[in-house]
Amino acid sequence: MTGSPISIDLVSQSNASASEVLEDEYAALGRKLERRGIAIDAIKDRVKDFGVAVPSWGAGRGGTRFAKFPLAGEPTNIHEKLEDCAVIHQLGKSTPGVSPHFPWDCVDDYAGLREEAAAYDLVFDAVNSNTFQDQPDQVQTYATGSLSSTVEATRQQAIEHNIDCIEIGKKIGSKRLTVWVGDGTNFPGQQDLGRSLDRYIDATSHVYDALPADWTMMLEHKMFEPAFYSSVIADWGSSLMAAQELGDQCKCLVDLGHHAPNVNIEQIVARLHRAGKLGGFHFNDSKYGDDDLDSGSINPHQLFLVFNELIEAERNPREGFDPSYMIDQSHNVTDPIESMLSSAETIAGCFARAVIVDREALSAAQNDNDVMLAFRTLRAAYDTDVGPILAKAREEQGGAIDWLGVYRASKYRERKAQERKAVGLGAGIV
Ligand code: AFD
Ligand code: MN
Ligand code: MN
Repeated sequence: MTGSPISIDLVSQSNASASEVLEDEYAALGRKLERRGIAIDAIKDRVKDFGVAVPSWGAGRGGTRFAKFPLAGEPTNIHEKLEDCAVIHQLGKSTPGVSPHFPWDCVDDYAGLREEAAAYDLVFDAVNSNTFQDQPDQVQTYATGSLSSTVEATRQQAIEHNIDCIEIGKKIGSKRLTVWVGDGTNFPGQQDLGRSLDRYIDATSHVYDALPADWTMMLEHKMFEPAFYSSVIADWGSSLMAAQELGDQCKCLVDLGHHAPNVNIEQIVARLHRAGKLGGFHFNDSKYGDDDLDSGSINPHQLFLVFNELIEAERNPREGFDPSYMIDQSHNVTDPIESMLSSAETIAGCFARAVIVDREALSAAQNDNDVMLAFRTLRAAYDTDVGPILAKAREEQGGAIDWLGVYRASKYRERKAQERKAVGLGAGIV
């Protein structure tokens, strides 16, 4: 095992040939920002401190309900997934955390797994439980619900699984549990809409009681799928209601793809922050539903507007502000390493653009009701090409200026195709 799966020489050779152009572009952007009263190096330092976790499940090819087309050399266990996550972090330098999913990532030796990650310069972020699928050795089925099930033994099994995830999380250094349930109904009348939320909150309170004092539990809402008539935690309202009843250590997680089309997600972010309940994000993009497309690939402006609210929240922390940032994507037609590098760069880029918004000018224009000036102030930041800042931050931390060129030149995936066992066909995860 090595902390650097990609040859360090390859990275430095590539950086050497790209650095002259980068210096020129960075200097030009620096002059432009200076005229706006912004020190480019300070923005670069903010970018260096910015991190977004990658999901262990995103390292493999996803699939649709119809098919999965495997990629030769994709990972089939958590050890191989960690190695791929190490490549992403080595080249991009903005993804130090890995968010694991249980039981998909179960191993016998969690202390060993934590060391394995540390040797790659990685840490474990939020642990994700899974009560939306039945496992081979499982006694109760989740076919008609888990934490909200009408069957007490099923609720109990779901509670115990979530507590097991907390126990695993303690061993691997995590401090957060993300709970997403597929519970819901497909037919009007199938369940009582009020009582199923009562059962969910009651069962989840037993998970909450098992949280260590310095842990946060994050509830992830999702409008529909797998249930197509109603979902128990369908929206931020249900999520907030549950989080407020459960207690201070319970917050809401916003997955960008889990809303109806055209919903104003940045306003949801502002509302949750106001309530002190903004726990974290699953970044991805969507055109129609929970598409799990690469972050910013469809609507980068929305992602920027979300970060604009996050920077406002940071400046006005209210009940505390410490959200965790994660990617949650399904890569069906690309190499997942390339998609996550591209997504992480897009996410960090939206963060950087939000940081350079002239906040004084914006709030002055808002107070004066100068609509056009407020809009143009925001747009000036969005229109700024922050690429040189991101590239310089990567270079200074030992990452790759041209991560795509280096990754492809390394022939990493081709090598893994020789070493790793082939993945079967079959449906992917949704
Ligand atoms: C779901 C949710 C949730 C879950 C994942 C599993 O977004 O984050 O962990 O997909 O596939 O849609
Ligand atoms: Mn998600
Ligand atoms: Mn999803």
